[in-house]
Amino acid sequence: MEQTMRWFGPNDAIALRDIRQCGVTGIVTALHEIPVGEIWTVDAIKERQEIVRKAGMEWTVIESLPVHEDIKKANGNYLQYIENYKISLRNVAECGIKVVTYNFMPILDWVRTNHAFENPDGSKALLYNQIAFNYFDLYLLKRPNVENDYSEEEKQIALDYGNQLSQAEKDLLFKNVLLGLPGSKINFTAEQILALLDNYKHIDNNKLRENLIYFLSEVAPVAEELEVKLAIHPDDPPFSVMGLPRIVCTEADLKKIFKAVPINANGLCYCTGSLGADPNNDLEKIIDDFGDRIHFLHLRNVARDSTTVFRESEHLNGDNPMESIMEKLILLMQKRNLSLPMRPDHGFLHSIEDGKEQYPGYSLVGRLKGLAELRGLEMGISYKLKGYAPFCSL
Ligand code: CS2
Ligand code: MN
Repeated sequence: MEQTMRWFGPNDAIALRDIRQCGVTGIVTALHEIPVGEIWTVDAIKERQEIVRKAGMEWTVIESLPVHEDIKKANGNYLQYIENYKISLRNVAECGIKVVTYNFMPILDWVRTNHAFENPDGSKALLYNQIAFNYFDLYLLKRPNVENDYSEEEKQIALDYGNQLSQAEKDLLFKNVLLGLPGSKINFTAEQILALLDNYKHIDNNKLRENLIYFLSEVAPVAEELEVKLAIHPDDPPFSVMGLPRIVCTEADLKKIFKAVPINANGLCYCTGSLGADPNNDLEKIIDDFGDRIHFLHLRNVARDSTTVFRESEHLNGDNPMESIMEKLILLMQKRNLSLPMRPDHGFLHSIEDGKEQYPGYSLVGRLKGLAELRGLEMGISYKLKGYAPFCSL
């Protein structure tokens, strides 16, 4: 696997040199400063590429080339934005970058209710609590008609939960849920989010899927011709939030997407953390069924503490069977005769970095720990598969 880490560009408090020293060869980044929908020029890509090269690495994966909201809603200037996307893909290809990650989640990227859940050892993790989320949705955001989305029992449980929170805790919950996009520290306000949600009131899963398929039927052939791989990131969490449609949550969802546009460039960012938050997703089967479409790996783990809570756990310790996933991925790479780029996705916030500037989930030490563990696991399993293990009964 190619060892990669995400870097949020020159504004990232974590320096490329420090990432390089983690044993990373590939950088995953984006031109975050370019407004969503605008064309990425060759000059702008090359300039960033140079910065990465000077630090001794290559920019191997784009994450993300974001999809404009108009494309998701198929309204406004969406046709223009699709054309812009194609031009950006051509420019990316001209610069030699081969993998482009994106997502199709309306409005928000990942959502967590707690960005600093304290592990027993004092390190901090990202956590999603459905009851806390319901409280936010029902009693803090109070979106129109929200009451229709919850049973009386759910409302009462959420209210009881919220009644135990101090005002500061309520404010923090609100802020956590509405954190803007990765690479940004801007929070949505209630007014902004309510206006954005209103735009989706007539868009259900089928309509959103139709819009994704239209987008893919336009851009995937271009990517294929350019030998660029598109890698859709699964929805995180893999279920609806705030009544929004969600269409990249399950194996069945993936099947529909790949079948509708049967081009290899129409591929997947295999994120074990996002997919693994749903206990019904069989992560190994997803590799078996869609192995050829996997172009990028986000390997992290989740612990599903109850039916309503999941938290990000140590990379090798959680509900995702990381050993068997790794073995399957190694066999997949052998079969396809390539090395897939992999990043540890998120990591814990260790005390040594607590209080320092960073994006939630993206401190250096936690990600380094995850990356190093995964690297060791890959080496060990490869060794076993080659049959060199002389003294253990593997
Ligand atoms: C990432 C996603 O930070 C993360 O969790 O895995 O935000 C991912 O970058 C986007 O969804 C891809 O478009
Ligand atoms: Mn991910």
